[in-house]
Amino acid sequence: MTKTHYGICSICEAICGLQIEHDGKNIISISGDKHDNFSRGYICPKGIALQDLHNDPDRLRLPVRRKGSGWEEVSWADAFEEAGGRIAEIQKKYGNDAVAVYYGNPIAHNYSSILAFLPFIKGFKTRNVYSANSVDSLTRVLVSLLVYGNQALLPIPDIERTELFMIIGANPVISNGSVMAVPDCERRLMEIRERGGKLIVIDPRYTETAAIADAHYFIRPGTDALFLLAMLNVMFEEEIADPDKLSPIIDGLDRLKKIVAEYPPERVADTVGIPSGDIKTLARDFSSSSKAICYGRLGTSTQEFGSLATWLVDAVNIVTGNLDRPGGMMFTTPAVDLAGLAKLFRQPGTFNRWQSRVSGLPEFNGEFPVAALAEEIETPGPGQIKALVTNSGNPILSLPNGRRLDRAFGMLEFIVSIDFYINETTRHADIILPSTSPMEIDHYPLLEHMVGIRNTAHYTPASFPKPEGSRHNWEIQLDLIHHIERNRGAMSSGLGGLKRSALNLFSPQRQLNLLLKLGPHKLSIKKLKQFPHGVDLGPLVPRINEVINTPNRRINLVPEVLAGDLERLEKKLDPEESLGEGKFLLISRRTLRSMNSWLHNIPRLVKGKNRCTLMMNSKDADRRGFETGQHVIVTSRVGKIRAPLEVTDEMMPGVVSLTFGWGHDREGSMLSVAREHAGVSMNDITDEYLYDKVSGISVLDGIPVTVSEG
Ligand SMILES: Nc1nc2c(c(=O)[nH]1)N[C@H]1C(S)=C(S)[C@@H](COP(=O)(O)OP(=O)(O)OC[C@H]3O[C@@H](n4cnc5c(=O)[nH]c(N)nc54)[C@H](O)[C@@H]3O)O[C@H]1N2
Ligand SMILES: Nc1nc2c(c(=O)[nH]1)N[C@H]1C(S)=C(S)[C@@H](COP(=O)(O)OP(=O)(O)OC[C@H]3O[C@@H](n4cnc5c(=O)[nH]c(N)nc54)[C@H](O)[C@@H]3O)O[C@H]1N2
Ligand code: SF4
Ligand SMILES: [Mo]
Repeated sequence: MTKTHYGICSICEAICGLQIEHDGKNIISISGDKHDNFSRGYICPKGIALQDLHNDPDRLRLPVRRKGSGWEEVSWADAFEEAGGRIAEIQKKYGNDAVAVYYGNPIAHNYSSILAFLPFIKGFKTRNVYSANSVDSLTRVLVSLLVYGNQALLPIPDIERTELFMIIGANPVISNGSVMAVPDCERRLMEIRERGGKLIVIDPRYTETAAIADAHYFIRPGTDALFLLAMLNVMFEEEIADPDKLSPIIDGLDRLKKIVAEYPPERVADTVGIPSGDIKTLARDFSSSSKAICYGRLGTSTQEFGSLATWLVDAVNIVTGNLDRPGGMMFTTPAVDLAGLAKLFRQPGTFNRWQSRVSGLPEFNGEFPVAALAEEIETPGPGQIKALVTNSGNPILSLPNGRRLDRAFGMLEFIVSIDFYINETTRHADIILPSTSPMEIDHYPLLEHMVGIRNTAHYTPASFPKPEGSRHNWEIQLDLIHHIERNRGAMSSGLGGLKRSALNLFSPQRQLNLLLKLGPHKLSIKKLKQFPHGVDLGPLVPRINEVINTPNRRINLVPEVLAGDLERLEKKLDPEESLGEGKFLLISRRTLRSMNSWLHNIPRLVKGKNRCTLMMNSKDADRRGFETGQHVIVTSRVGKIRAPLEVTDEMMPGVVSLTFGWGHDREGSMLSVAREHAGVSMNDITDEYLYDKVSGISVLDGIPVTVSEG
């Protein structure tokens, strides 16, 4: 008999409601839940493919241990005992920092892993913690910490009420939003135009989002900070800046005015690639709108001036009074208010308390930027990394200079990976601990609700019971720490030392229930279960005075560490510093049927035309006699790759683009479908030593390369 279960897709931030038809054992089909009031029936191909992920024969169900050149299945008890024992032993021999931890993106979409995260990460007692944050949102959370006094206070576009949405360095039609949970995104963007509003896209590529916009401007990669300074210059020069009700709580307005006076549009236009007249028009349009949003994501974060650009995006919203205003950038009031808790417990985030051993990169929240990972493994001396734990991440394909990491991982004495695939990263592991599938665990989009374009709350029980003998990700996290602690012989310190059974008392589900009850909407799991399609808690409401967390409870418009980086930006304006003849700037590209590196083992997501191509403008291609379909060699400081060329006027001249997360032909990975559609890994040529100097976030957009026939 066919049964229906309503679920939530946990692949990306859009939290689409799912209608899952099944017979109690097997999934018959997955479609968008039409009754979900947030996602309104929208679903993308990745959500539909959750069925194939669930059924994928390559997905591990039991732990495996390396045996010769292959793998053997082992019991959980043996796997944990060996992993815990080896880690404890390595730490005893070399010190606690000899063990590094890297965790990846799927953690962010898994509430129970998040709630069991602190005891997990603290349990290793190491400073060598790394995550995908430093190839993604590090600049965003850093700017929030510096300007609003809390890394978790994230300005979210109120796109349902805005009149002007300026997107700079994001492609939400494909990504479905980032630091902006917005299902059915394309439709919602079109609705802005349907009600007479404007959508403007600023991007070195004419993206899928640009294609539905009123206007698109090419911008030279890495120059957004200059463009935004010039916008601000016009706003102050023409006295059209008006912070409105924010005026009484802004510190640094005059200082910003002085800074931007140095950047008239005429000075930056050539470097930026946008004519000064257009910059002026954009600044005037933005200022004259009573509900406008300036929103940036990866394109303004993972670049050479990621901290400056992210800061200046916020500055544009602040000086025009669009922060905390309906139709502008707003703060959410989620049912579990992690930002509020961070404030209450005085844990707003930390920055630069210590630096990495080799290159001196700053800590953020107890983590180092991934740019430091390879050198910390390779460089001898006290504190050298000797063992690694990966949790829901694929650094070999997702971090800059994956080839160097490949070699560095080969030097490690022990690796344990929490993952359900033997992929490019976990093939290096000694032990792999696989978690249940997304269909076998309950969902509450804890972080996604924090960044929702409306306040909503949605809880769904697991679609299927946990199979006999399997473990949830959060259970693996806690069990691993428990075994390390046991092997350390220390039953005294920290949560990890508690008996594993005691931790069940604080199970993530119980914690969630408590947090919901204590939260601003006084919900509970029981209440939420009555709403299988989610609860709408209304549009975002102004609340800056309540949530701001700087010591003087004012907006710190010009943080010192950011103002100090402007000098570095000056060199961008120096003609001597321009790219050499024949060089291109390489940027990254996302496609709808990929999720970073990890859904390429699903036939329906990889079939059809090869997406792993190098896009180049036709003028650049003609000059070199290149044509679509031929192969080219793309060379950077760190290496070269060979990729098929796609000639398209989507690209800004002088800029080329590659998809990332491919390159599935590495020896030893066991992804039978992905191997047939291997592609090449963009991160074989991204450069680990290109990073934003303030935050240490990696540059994934704007890498100097040459392109030759091959
Ligand atoms: N060149 C370039 N590189 C980039 C980017 C770019 O734009 N350009 N983007 C960056 C960004 S934004 C991000 S977030 C990172 C992502 O970097 P990562 O998070 O390191 O990489 P993913 O490809 O997301 O890999 C996710 C891994 O988690 C596993 N997994 C999936 N679900 C689960 C689960 O429930 N439990 C466990 N244990 N494992 C699971 C998958 O099998 C896979 O191995 O990549 C970054 N890399
Ligand atoms: N289908 C799909 N959806 C995803 C993902 C996926 O892999 N596939 N990944 C998810 C993850 S982990 C994340 S973090 C989000 C990211 O979400 P987004 O940030 O919306 O996605 P990107 O496609 O990386 O958008 C970055 C845009 O910046 C542009 N760009 C590059 N360099 C510059 C620059 O210097 N200046 C400006 N102004 N623009 C620049 C690029 O051309 C690109 O259009 O997407 C999420 N959603
Ligand atoms: S947009 Fe994101 S959340 Fe929605 S179905 Fe696709 S992958 Fe899942
Ligand atoms: Mo990401």
